[in-house]
Order: sequence, then C-alpha cells, then structure tokens
Amino acid sequence: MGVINVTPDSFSDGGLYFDPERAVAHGLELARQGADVVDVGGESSRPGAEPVSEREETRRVVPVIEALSPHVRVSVDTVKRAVAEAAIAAGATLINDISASLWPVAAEAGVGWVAMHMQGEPRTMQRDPRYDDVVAEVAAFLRARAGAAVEAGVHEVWVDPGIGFGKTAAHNLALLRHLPELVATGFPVLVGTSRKSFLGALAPDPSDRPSDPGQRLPGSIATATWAMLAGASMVRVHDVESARQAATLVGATRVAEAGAALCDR
Ligand code: HH2
Repeated sequence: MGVINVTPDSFSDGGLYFDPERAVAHGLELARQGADVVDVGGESSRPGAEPVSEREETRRVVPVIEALSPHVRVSVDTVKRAVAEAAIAAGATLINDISASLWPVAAEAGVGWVAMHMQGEPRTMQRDPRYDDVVAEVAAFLRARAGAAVEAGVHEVWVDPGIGFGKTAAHNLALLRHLPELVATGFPVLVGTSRKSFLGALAPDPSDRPSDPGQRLPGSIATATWAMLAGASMVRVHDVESARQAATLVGATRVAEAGAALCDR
C-alpha cells in the first residue's frame, strides 16, 4: 500500500502532494513501482495535528481518487463518514479507517475496510500512552471491531495495530515482536511503520541524534520486512519501490521453503 498525503502538514511529506496534479502523478508512479493499493488521505494524523473540515478534506481527496481509480486500487484514509462516501462514489474500494468506526459505511457500499487501533486522538495521543498489556489490548480491540464488521456484512476486513498511534517506542516494538498474535485473529493484517518517529529514536544518525523522516528508509524497510515475515499481508509505505523489493524477497524465501518441504517428502 503506497501512501499519498494530499495535505500541507503530513509528518514526512507534508506539502509535496498537496497539489492534485502532483498527487495523481505520484499515485501513478507508486502503482508503476508495484503498489497494489494507493492510500489517499486529506487529513494528517501526525501527533498534534489539527483536524480538517469535512468539506475541505473531501475537496482534497475526491479529484485525486477520480483520476487514480481507473488505474490502480484506491483506499481512502479518513475517519469521516461523508468523506468516505464521497471517496467511494469517486472510485475508492477500501476505507482505511484509523478510528475503526466506519464499518457501517463499508457494509452499505460493499467495499473493504481497515480497522486500525489508536489510543486517544491524534492531537493528544502521544502525551502519555499507557497499557497493562499492549499486545492483548490491541488484539482484543481489533478482534471485536473486525467481528462487528463481519456481522454487519463487510466482506473484506483488515486489522492494523496502529504503530505510533498512542504508543511509545516500547509499545511499537512489542506489537511488532508479537505480530503473530494479531495474525492469529484470522483477519489479514496491515502494518504501517514507514518513516515513523520511533525509527528515528531507535536508530539514530551517526552523530547520535534521532534521524529525520527522510533518513528513515532503512528502518522502514527493516520493520516492513519484519512485519511481512511475521505474517502481515500488507505494509503501508511511502517508499514503494524499496518495499516491493523486500516483499519480493520475502515471497521468494516462502517459495524456497515450500520447495524444500516438497523435496523432503
Ligand atoms: N499511519 C498513518 C496514517 N494512516 N493508516 C493505517 N492503516 N496504518 C498506519 O500505520 C497509518 C495510517 C500516518 O502516516 P502518514 O499518512 O504518512 O502521515 P500523516 O498522518 O501525517 O499524514
């Protein structure tokens, strides 16, 4: 899943694709690089981000989705019902929902839905996140929301641990380490670590300062590869070409494993 932020303020690429023509060109380029889905968002969810009105968010994403959807599968990254509906009318077939609450819209429209876990809300979520058992709590939350969606008739339901959404670096690492527990829910798992700040803090630059978002490609690919090996079915990334290479290698090791197993028979 390749990211397109049609926003002036996203944490790693804010402003780069705020112009719709640039956003469309970038989306087509991500598809060429191998993205199976492009995720179009019109509101930043970075820690401390200010909310955007429904009207403005719709104005940002709809023309981009209309232009991209004939060429590549499009998801809309929104928490607003009206924006999701307008995006679906424009050609989106997956709702990427960081609030994990829009499954009735997906059921009504017959599109797929991603349930992501978040503690709190973007403005304040990184102030002091706390859990007794982050892995168990996130898995229980996602299992319940995904179950409700299936019951409502959603035919394609994804779960996502919400790396960085109301989580410390230790919480993020625990969720990555124990990803198989999320995979065991039986729902396909999506993971987004791309360029996130815990990577900068855990893998600092040579002068021991937290690296900037633009320097976090190695950590992004390392964690995406980790997630895929642990059973994630999709990774949400800004750098599609690199992630695609990693995914191809993960796939090749699987084929090699299956071949070895056949030879052993
Ligand atoms: N992360 C971001 C946004 N949407 N959706 C899912 N399902 N999983 C994620 O991990 C996730 C997400 C944050 O990244 P980005 O879109 O690049 O930044 P911003 O929210 O500042 O626009």
